[in-house]
Amino acid sequence: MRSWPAPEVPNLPEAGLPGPALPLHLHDTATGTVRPTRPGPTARMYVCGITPYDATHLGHAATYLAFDLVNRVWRDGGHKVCYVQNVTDVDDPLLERAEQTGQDWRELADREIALFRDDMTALRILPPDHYVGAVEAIPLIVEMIERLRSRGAVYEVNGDLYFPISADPDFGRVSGLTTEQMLPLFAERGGDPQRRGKKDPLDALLWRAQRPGEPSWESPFGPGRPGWHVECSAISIHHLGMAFDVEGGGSDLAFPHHEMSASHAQVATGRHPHAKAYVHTGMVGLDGQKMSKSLGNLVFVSRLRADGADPMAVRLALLAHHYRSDWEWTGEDLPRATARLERWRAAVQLPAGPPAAAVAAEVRRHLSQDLDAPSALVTVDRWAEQALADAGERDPAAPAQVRAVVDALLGVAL
Ligand code: 5CA
Ligand code: ZN
Repeated sequence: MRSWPAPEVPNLPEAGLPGPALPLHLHDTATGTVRPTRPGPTARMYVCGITPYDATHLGHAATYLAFDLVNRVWRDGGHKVCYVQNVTDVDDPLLERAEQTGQDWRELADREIALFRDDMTALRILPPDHYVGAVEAIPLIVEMIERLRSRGAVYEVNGDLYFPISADPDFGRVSGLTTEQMLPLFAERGGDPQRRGKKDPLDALLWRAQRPGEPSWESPFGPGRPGWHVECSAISIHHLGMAFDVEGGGSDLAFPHHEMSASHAQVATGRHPHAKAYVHTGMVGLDGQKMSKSLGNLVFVSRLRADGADPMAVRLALLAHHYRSDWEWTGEDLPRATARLERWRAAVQLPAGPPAAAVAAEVRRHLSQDLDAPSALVTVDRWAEQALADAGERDPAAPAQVRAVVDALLGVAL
């Protein structure tokens, strides 16, 4: 599937800010600790993409922005990055929305994916190298189910195929939850613990046999459509192999989605782990609840843009919250970020400012420590304040260099 255009990323050493870039540390859900990522020359990252039945809201944007920072920090450290993202372009919520609104599910998906691309472009999020839809990945998914079947890790319930969690001795290692904690989350997040005929209530659907009125694709196990977890499992290992550096998404994906995807991959390949780190963003809320398509309490990026918000102010508003915290969007976020953006822009237009090397070093340090973007913003605030106060040492190269730091590492074009 077509991705979106890449923004330019300034090279900081070429801008006279050689570093050192520090190794990126991230919080890993599986161990519950902040650990260094240790990518090879090419860092490998998979981030779960949208289910395109509604426009991009600020929760989605915050999540993709967090992994955009991962991408930028790795690049600054001299790594190439192979970044893969999926689009769940066939699944229950999409089909249900299309049915309710009398639209063709493909047209609905295409329209929302186009809007998502525009939002990501406006927010200057680096595009994935492989942007892969579930529908186009069906051959990969079928192959993965075949691999699971050859390992005895598939059984049938009235024509539908299931994955027995008992096939993976490491099941539960991603989320660290107990069975009692898993069961309600599984029911809430697309699972079917009550279905009769399953060997374990937590076993996950791999292939849903064709139902009247639903789209389906041919396969060696009859016409049908893929389950959700096997989609991300198949796409990620096809493009990245096993033990890739980061698997990412919102905290609502830790269980069951990333747990199940990891189990499928581990059983299909006989290797462990699926990802070296499972990184989860906090939930963005509005009016006391998680912002979600099903609740309808959404602030859309496209709406803010249409109302005249500068996308760079939206980006700064999101960066002001730590990626792992749950937080609420309020009427204050955007005006505060707009004022900050104006101050920074005024400062980088001055003929000189305080030297930029310390700003680069501090922004690098904050981001390397589990993406502390809020502290990185304060570093730039202080520089801008001093620059505008016309105090202390002045360096004519500094404004352009700070502009390069803010662009390369924070993705904000001043
Ligand atoms: N297609 C699946 C992933 S394979 C899916 O979860 N799609 S989604 O459209 O519901 O969400 C897309 C991404 O945004 C996921 O990583 C999800 O965890 C994240 N997300 C959804 N709602 C919020 C929110 N309120 N705050 C932060 N992130 C969110
Ligand atoms: Zn996913």
